[in-house]
Amino acid sequence: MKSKQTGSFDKVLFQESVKKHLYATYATTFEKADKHAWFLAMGTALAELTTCDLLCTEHDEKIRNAKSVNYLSLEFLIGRLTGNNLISMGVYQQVAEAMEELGQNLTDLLEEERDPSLGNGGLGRLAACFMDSLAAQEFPTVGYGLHYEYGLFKQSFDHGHQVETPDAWRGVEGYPWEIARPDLAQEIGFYGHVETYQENGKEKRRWLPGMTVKAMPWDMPIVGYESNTVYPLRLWECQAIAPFSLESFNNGNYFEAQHSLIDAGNITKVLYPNDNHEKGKTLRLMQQYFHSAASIRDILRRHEEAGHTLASLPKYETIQLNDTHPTVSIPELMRILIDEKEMEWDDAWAICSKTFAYTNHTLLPEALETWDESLIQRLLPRHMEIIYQINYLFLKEVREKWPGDVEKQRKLSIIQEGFHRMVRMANLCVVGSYAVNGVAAMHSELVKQDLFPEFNVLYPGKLQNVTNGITPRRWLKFCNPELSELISQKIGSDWPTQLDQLRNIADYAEETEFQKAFMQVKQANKQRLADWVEQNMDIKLDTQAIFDVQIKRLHEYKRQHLNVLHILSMYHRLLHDSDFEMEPRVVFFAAKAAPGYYLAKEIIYAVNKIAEKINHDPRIGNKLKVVFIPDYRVSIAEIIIPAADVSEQISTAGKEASGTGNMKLALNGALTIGTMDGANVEIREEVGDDNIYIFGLEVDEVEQLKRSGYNPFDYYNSNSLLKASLDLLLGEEFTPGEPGKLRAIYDSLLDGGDPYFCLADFESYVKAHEAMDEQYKDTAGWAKKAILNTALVGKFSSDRSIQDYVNNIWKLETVKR
Ligand code: 26Q
Repeated sequence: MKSKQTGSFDKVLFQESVKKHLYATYATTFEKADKHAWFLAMGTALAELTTCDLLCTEHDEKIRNAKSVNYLSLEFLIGRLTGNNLISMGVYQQVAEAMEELGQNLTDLLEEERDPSLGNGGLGRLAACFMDSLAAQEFPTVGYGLHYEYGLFKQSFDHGHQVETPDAWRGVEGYPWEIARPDLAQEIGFYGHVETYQENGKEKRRWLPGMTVKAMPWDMPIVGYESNTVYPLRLWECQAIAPFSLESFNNGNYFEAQHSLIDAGNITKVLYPNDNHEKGKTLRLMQQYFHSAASIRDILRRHEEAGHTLASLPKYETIQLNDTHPTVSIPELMRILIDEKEMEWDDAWAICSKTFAYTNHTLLPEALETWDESLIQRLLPRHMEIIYQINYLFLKEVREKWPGDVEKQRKLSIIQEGFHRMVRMANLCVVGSYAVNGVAAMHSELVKQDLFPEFNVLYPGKLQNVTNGITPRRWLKFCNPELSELISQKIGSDWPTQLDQLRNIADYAEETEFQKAFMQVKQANKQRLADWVEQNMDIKLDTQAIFDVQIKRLHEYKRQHLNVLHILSMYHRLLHDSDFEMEPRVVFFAAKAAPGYYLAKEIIYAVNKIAEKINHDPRIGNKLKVVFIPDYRVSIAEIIIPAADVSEQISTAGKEASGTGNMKLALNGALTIGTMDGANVEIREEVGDDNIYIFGLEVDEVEQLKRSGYNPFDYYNSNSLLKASLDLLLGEEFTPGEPGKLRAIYDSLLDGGDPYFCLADFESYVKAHEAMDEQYKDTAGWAKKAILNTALVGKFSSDRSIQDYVNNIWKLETVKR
């Protein structure tokens, strides 16, 4: 039963395997098994095939002797694996037939899989797309993450308010695509103290942890598209070491001992649900160190087992830090090299500073990680000493570059001085890495100019750009099979690995036949989404309407509330302006708010209340509907994205580092309405001004307005449509009997000073929407623009992002198996 080559898939053997797992693994019978049991048995049978390839890859001499990238991330938002893996393995059709013969429908079975939601949003999803591209292009890699027991919370609504419930993604039976690797388990220490001792006449330091836990790895297979290569995503689970405290156990303090067992399990119990916001919680720092320590040890183990010397580490391994979350890896590697491998500081630093590279994903000050020096001191006392020493040597460099400039030292120091001294993780990353990158051209420029200008002078060339990307396998081939088929009919089927080839469908953009076929696919995808909404939310939608979507985490800088103002303006005009005309429109939102983010939750509540009223208001008929799809996750994105006509990318200029949803939507033929922010700038470059709707202030205009004193009341008082729209939030229009329930948004936008310039951008936003509305009436013109969006965004394949990392940062070679 060979896994990849389509021709050698053995159907009978596969069916036998499924049946065996039904009985032997899931303890049910052919007759009694429900859909879920069938899914589990099928998944396990498939996973067995990839496990073989995973182990072969692991032991392949060519790979062991090649350079690998280790992608360290606290988040991998992989989404469901079964459907995607079937495509990568090239056996989708065969397995569908095999299951059909067993009386099972593959599409239904795929719906049984829970999403592993092991990430918050963009950063975690990017890590998943990168793993897919690394495997597809056969670059040796290991992804290192955490095996959270609960992923990102499940979201539901109670009278319009967000309610969070735990996400037990593995179910009671376990997840079929993961295998435990007890042979690779590690012990990880915390707390304790550092002691000095003598060895061979030399004074040495060593850390004696006060608490030790076990790191158990679970491997998930990352299957290379149509290749035999399977690389691991290795997720660490924290377990207590039993007997955890021999003494209290023997004393008969059984319950106390159990208690520490519970505590140890807590480290990877749950994913922190904050996106673009850090809170200095001890348990979060424990997660970070647990992740770093286990991963660094595993990397060194692989390196040494391959027979390489420590000095050659940078030749064989590079370690990419996905934001600052795994920064403590840097002092951890230093500690191991110096304290355990007995290296001199300079030799250890020579290795370390050529091994790490760091990706920055944000400029938002509230998202830049800093940790209490006292917390690190307590939890990781030896690491704190090493950080001091790194900083001491670094500040010496700063003094040499800018003699006598105390301000520069203060600004660049890894330690932020003050009453509470803090460790600045981004500074530690820049100092300890050989390359630093931003995630879109504009963002990387801002990293150089605003965030780290002095570092850019001190280390010329270290700060770089790698524009983000998305995997075309999941985000076109798998989620939009009909469009994929249409494209392949026209230009052949190499585009999933050569996305630039999509450019060839631009030739057909003005052909009536092709336009019709393209829009028919869009229509079918809109119908699929409308059916989902009707079944799950009991709202009936007009699929001829413009499907206008904003799907992303809820955050003020992303400005879902600007979208709300636009909805209110349409509602107001439909009711009060008899000359006003618009195409029917459905505005979709999907977004989770961090549980502690008050205004974000108020925005969700407002959308839900506004939807309730508008969707049932007979005065506007079917012209306008608002749908907030609950529990946004990868599997629902796969339904929404192919169905979108309009993609809302409306963040305040300078705030969204890149965005990747913008790429997915454009690839599936949605037209972007967006600001000059993040990767929107590059999408515009690719698709051309005619095929995108750009509005709003640009970065320097935002800065200028800030400097000259921004007053949102100026806009409120001078724009009557804006005033009327905002005022709708004050009364009881949407909250009958409870006036003022939506005023948190109103207050934040006026008395609160509108920190993200919604009111300043309102007028041009509404104009851009009017232009889109006008364009939608011209069916052929719209189709042409939609086709050109699909045709011209090949740049945003994550394969290209990975090639950029490989060529400019990692310097790896592919290894074909
Ligand atoms: C940090 C400390 C403590 C707890 C949580 C966090 C934390 C967690 C997640 C901080 C930030 C994040 C996530 C950030 C993120 O998703 N950033 C997005 O990254 C995308 C991929 O590069 C970009 O496209 C988005 O623009 C950026 O917002």
